[in-house]
Amino acid sequence: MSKLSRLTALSAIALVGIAGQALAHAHLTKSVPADQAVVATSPAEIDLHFSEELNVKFSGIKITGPGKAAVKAGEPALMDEGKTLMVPLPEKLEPGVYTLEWHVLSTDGHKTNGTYSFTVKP
Ligand SMILES: [Cu+2]
Repeated sequence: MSKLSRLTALSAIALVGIAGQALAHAHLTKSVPADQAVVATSPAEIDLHFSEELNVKFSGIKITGPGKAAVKAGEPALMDEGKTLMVPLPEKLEPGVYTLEWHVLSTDGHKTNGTYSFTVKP
């Protein structure tokens, strides 16, 4: 294979890879509470809506509250034909800023993750 055709082949593979990721990965499309939201009362649950169906066994969240304290979260469950991850919050959230880290595995076998924060108003 010439140097040029090898380069072309590599570029083609890279392009297919990028296109495949963009199409198939589970992207966070909506969350409740939303990113940067200020809520008046402690949410009873977290809802994360994704673009793809999820595998709940390998999906979850971690919430950190004021003073970097870990927030107790319940067992994640799927809703909305498997595209929404619902996590109950058994304990009331005190006022402050909360950081939510999520990680999901979509049924196509791809992992995605992200972080966002919301505030519980005093
Ligand atoms: Cu994917």
